[in-house]
Amino acid sequence: MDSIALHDVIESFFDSAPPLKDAAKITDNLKKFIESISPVSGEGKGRRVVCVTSGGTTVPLEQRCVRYIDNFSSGNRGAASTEYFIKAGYAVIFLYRRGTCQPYCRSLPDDPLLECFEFADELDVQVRKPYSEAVKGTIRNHHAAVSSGLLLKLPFTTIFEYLQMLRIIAISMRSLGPQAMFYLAAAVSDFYVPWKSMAEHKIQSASGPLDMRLMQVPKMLSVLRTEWTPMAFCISFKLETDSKILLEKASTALKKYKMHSVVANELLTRKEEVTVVTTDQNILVQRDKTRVDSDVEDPLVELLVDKHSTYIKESST
Ligand code: PAZ
Repeated sequence: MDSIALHDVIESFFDSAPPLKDAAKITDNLKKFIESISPVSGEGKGRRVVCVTSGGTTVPLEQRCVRYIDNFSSGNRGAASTEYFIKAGYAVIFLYRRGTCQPYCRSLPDDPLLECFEFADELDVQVRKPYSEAVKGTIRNHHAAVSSGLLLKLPFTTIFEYLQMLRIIAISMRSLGPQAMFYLAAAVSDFYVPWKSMAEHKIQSASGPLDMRLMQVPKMLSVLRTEWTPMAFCISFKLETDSKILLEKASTALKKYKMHSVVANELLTRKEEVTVVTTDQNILVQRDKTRVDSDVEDPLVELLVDKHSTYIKESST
């Protein structure tokens, strides 16, 4: 598809998508967040900003949605990476799927309210002993990140919400030039049902087998690179279950979408290792296996922060 045709397909995707609720409020929050850390305000001059996307998008099958197709992602990659980016001095726009893993909460049980707390007496609730350090740490770190203006969390559910929000974020980050980074770890649907051809009400099982045509979601990575935020440093992710095709697919994505790096990972080993694919080399990044609580995101973010520094230096010469 040539670039004019792609442009038209993208515009028609946005024109036919259900309008994003709270678009004005999201834009305003982003403006305030970026102004508070960008050179315009003079404060925190030169701070880098990364948009971390996390979790999977859904594809609704009905407008009054009862059923949907989901994309696998727990959100652990995005949540862990957010913590390491903040530690490295970045401000983070965390675009995440509602209900998935959150930064600083990874050591808490799945249902923290029910499992971490107990009644101290009839009126008061207290943290249960085994969780007290984890809960204090979570509250302390999360509070520090949000109150120092380094973390803005924006939730999505559907593919329509995700892509509309990504576009708003990218356009808002344009003024940051090379200080901006995209770390696109979300698992984004490849196929969708266009809003206008979608059933309004719950699809009835009595009508027999379901025959439904899914359209291809237009690939937005190249417009993100060339139009929305042309100066940003862009990292995308490639997940495969077949190791034989993983690096080839990542390298194709690198060239096709003009990414600065593509992080290649396999479903079963994604928490142990990833390969950072760039134009001149493939770098294997592994979790520190001598520590039980180590994360692969720790060395991964360190490597990408380094590459971002080189990119900023090169952009200013
Ligand atoms: O969210 P998670 O930690 O369970 O998994 C992370 C991941 C595998 C979704 C991510 O690393 C990734 O590869 N995202 C892109 C998926 C894709 O190829 O569309």
